[in-house]
Amino acid sequence: MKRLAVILLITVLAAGAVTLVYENRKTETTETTAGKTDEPTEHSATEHGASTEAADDGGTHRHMNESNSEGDHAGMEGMEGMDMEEDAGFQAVLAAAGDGLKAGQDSELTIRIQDDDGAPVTKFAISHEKLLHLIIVSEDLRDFRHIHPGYDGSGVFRVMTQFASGGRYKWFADFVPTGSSSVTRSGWLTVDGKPVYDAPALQADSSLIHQVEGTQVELVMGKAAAGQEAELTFRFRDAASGKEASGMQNYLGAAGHVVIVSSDMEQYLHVHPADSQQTAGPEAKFSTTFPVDGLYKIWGQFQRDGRVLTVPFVVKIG
Ligand SMILES: [Cu+2]
Repeated sequence: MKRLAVILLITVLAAGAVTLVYENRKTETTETTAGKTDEPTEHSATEHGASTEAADDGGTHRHMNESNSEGDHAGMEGMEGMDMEEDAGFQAVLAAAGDGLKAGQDSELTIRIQDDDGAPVTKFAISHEKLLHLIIVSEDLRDFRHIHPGYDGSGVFRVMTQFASGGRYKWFADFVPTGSSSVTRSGWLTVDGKPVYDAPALQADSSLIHQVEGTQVELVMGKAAAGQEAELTFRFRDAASGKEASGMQNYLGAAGHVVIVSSDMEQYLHVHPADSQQTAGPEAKFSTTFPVDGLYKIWGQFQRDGRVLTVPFVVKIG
């Protein structure tokens, strides 16, 4: 009897030791994955003498192209790959290096930020971990990129990118000159090469539940009319289990980023979580105001287990 008790005790102790080892190994794996991120390394921009005060820019960067002809710069012809927008105080001049932009080829874009005298703006505040956010969307709203040019100093930002198809693209640059509030400038660029001819006309999604890389993302939007505050709630579930998604992480210092462009590309909204203290989790809440009725394409960007998920939705307002 006593002998049996001793054997039993030894067995229990041995089982305990095995469990401990396993737990340690599991934690290690999770940590490694969390470190990896999709973002190209443009952090170098922050070391180039730009001031490092954080800019409080919760809510929405809004850009509406009032003076259409001005903004669109139909006069782009003859200045291949070059475009400029002038407005109160700041200009953004985007240009393509070399002999213009060609589909399927790496292209270098430079963006020069100038004040209204044309002098370079050299001091910027960091906004959502970056000095400049560059959003580029193809005219058919199929191709979307949110990239972060590196800062070279003297008001010049530079980034390499590649366009899959030819055609017209609209760019939006968000930045915060020191001492100023957040500024958005935009313009058009043309890429040489075969455009996508058969792009289906944009139409509102019949379902606002999409799946990206093993994560199901649902957009819950109350009834939104132009000019009224609209709540956008994104819910994340694990596509395999249907359970609330684990591993959601902040992306660029926020629970997520939402970029909204109207179907005529006149309206641009870059929206951050309503509560800037909100951290990533199975749900992320945003609020914004759609300026006019119509169709809008929404790109939600979130991070899960080190991977940036970009989820597009098309909604009809009004
Ligand atoms: Cu950005």
